[in-house]
Amino acid sequence: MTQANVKAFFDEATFTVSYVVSDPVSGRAAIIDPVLDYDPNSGRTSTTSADQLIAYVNDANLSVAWILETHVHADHLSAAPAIKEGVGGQTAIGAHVTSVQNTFKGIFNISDLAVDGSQFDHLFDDGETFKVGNIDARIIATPGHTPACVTYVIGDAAFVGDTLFMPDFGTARTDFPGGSAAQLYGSIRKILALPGATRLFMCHDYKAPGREDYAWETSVAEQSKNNIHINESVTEEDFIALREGRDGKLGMPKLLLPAIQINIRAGALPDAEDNGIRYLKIPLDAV
Ligand SMILES: N[C@@H](CCC(=O)N[C@@H](CS)C(=O)NCC(=O)O)C(=O)O
Ligand SMILES: [Fe+2]
Repeated sequence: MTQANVKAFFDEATFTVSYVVSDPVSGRAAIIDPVLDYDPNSGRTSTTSADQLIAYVNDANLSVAWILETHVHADHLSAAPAIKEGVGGQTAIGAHVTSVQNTFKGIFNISDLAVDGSQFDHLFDDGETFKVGNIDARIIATPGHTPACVTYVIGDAAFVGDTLFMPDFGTARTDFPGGSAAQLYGSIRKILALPGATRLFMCHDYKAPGREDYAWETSVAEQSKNNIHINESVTEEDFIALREGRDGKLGMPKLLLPAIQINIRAGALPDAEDNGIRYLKIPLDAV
């Protein structure tokens, strides 16, 4: 089986890892979780991070088939529109994005928001298959962190989004709307049922206490053996108790409110008002 080339880009401002995954034979590629730079103090956006992905795609002569989101991110804005404009590709996310849109349409009071996922070019169902060039790819629905979380298995590489973090850090929080520690446990068990040599690529790394460098690649075998939250011997009950205990102590991500209202629209910024300026909304005392 041809192995996909995986090129990682780490955004230190949000601790997010974006990927360009490509078939070395055909040059077809998928971009996963691209980041739009956003400075909350000034309200300025920029495409510095996305431009690095675009430059890599152009230098390597790749053609982009897919722009994939592992979930509706709560900690960074998606750069899917900038990527699509720069190098093309079909945007896609898990089909349960509709439930996330329903929840946040109310909170942000966006009356004209379509809640059918139509802002994305494609919605993936659990088990659906697709191709990146000649490499077979498939979707595993992995809810728990959010209802719409999916894992993209592309050849021998799996992009797990925020289900697992590196073994020494653990797993994702489950306290966002529609999150569930029990569901996350089941989702992680599905990932860990993949062959042991499967390469696993994380969506975030915050370093773990005592670790010097950021890291984002591990394997199924390594996670099963060493993940501090969910190795082979941890029961569902233990996991739920541990996860819910930790979630109670976490602050909200810095970019939660800007990120969600953009990402439920597939990364599209709100239309400009009659003075030519775009505005985000901040709901007070609602989240
Ligand atoms: N300090 C980060 C926190 C981000 C955060 O909450 N990350 C989520 C993923 S979106 C998570 O699951 N964290 C797991 C944990 O801290 O246990 C920020 O402000 O962006
Ligand atoms: Fe997340």
